[in-house]
Amino acid sequence: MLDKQTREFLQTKARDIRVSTIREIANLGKGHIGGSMSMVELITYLYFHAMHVQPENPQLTGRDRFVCSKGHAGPVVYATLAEKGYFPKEWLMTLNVGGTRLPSHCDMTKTPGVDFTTGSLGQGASAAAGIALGQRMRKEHSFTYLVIGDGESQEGQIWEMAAFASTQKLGNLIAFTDLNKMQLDGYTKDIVCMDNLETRWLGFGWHVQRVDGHDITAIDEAVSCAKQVQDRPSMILCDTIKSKGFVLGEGITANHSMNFGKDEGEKAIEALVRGMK
Ligand SMILES: Cc1ncc(C[n+]2csc(CCOP(=O)(O)OP(=O)(O)O)c2C)c(N)n1
Ligand SMILES: [Mg+2]
Repeated sequence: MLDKQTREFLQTKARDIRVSTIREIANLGKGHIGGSMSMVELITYLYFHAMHVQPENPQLTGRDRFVCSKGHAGPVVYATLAEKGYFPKEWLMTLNVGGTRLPSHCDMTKTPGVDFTTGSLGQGASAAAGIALGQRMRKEHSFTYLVIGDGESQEGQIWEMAAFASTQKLGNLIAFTDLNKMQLDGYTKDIVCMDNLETRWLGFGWHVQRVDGHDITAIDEAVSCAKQVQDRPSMILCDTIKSKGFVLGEGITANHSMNFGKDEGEKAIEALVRGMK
């Protein structure tokens, strides 16, 4: 159970990461805001509470690993890594410009702290299972944390990984679905319905929980529980809101990748901060 001080610390970090993400995209003028904002609490919790990592030594032996398989959420990954101290925050203003170390989608060859290159949906999930297997073969007591999208869950590769990971009894693989009910251009239910995800993951032999993905305490309880389950991989389904906290994107379907400039970004940040007071 998180104590009050830790919870408030994490909530403040989450707000700071939301602000950086908006500013980073506004500076470029366009970017994947929706699926970045929906996973802010989750990634904040992982990097600022759960994961054993050292920003000054991104390749630390025996570290926990993080794979954002929905690689288009690069902006929130970078805002988090910068907040954690992997690289200077000024780098955020180079998002996806020529020669940058922060391309729109996560790239392990460019960005300190990125554990796997993602962007082609489904592939990061398979890589995460392989990484978790490698950790176990090396007898490390470390975990691999994986985030997939609900639209991404339509990929056949996700379910090949699901079967492999349970066969291998990868108890050190803890996955999250960012269940924001939307994909690139609409509601998931209207495109390829992904209802009953609990039953589906259970059927593939996983330990399954479902939480409010914007409630850091609930995420903490679910992760603590998942860590106790050693004979199966874990899926934590996180109910989230696409574009959560970004006033121009919340509640509309065209919020996957949006165009907005610095003035609109600063107004949205004002609204976000006002709403949290
Ligand atoms: C294999 C593959 N097919 C299509 C795309 C294009 N694409 C990028 S994001 C996206 C929608 C993903 O939806 P979801 O997983 O729900 O992400 P989120 O809502 O969290 O942004 C699509 C179709 C891709 N990157 N990779
Ligand atoms: Mg989605």
